[in-house]
Amino acid sequence: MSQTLTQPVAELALTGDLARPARLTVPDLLGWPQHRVKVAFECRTSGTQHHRFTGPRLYDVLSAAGPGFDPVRRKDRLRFLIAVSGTDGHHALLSWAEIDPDFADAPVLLATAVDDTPLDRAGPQLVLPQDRCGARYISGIRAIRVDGRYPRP
Ligand SMILES: Nc1nc2c(c(=O)[nH]1)N[C@H]1C(S)=C(S)[C@@H](COP(=O)(O)O)O[C@H]1N2
Ligand SMILES: [Mo]
Repeated sequence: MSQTLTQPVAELALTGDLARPARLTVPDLLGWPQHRVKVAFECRTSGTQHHRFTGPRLYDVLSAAGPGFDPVRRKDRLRFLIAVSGTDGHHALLSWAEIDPDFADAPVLLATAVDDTPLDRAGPQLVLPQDRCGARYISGIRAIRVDGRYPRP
């Protein structure tokens, strides 16, 4: 977790049903394999946006934190949700199965840079190349909660 007085670096809290909860900065996220993607998404207010993003897969970062399901029972993962929130309170939910390679395998990234601008100070941004709408591209991520406590109704 790097932080200097001259350049404040945003921190993201990774919490929930995890063996290894963590506080992560963009420099920390550079420790995972980086993927590049060019995306277009539509915004209801500002029209179509085009961006290039770089960052680790959300799946790789969350897997390293040790989500509390039985790894050999694929069915056990189906009750897990992922809640992502930005500094301004904007938030969205993903399901674990949405990003799991055994299920929908969506190539969701936790961007460390947008259009070659590092996100160290702003905080990482969620990138969902499969989304037509831009609303889940949450910027300035401050918290991600992995929650598996959904009992049968
Ligand atoms: N933190 C945060 N992220 C956000 C939003 C927001 O209100 N707060 N709006 C979303 C919406 S609705 C869109 S369309 C895109 C807009 O991305 P842009 O600012 O690059 O056009 O950001 C998304 N990410
Ligand atoms: Mo939007």
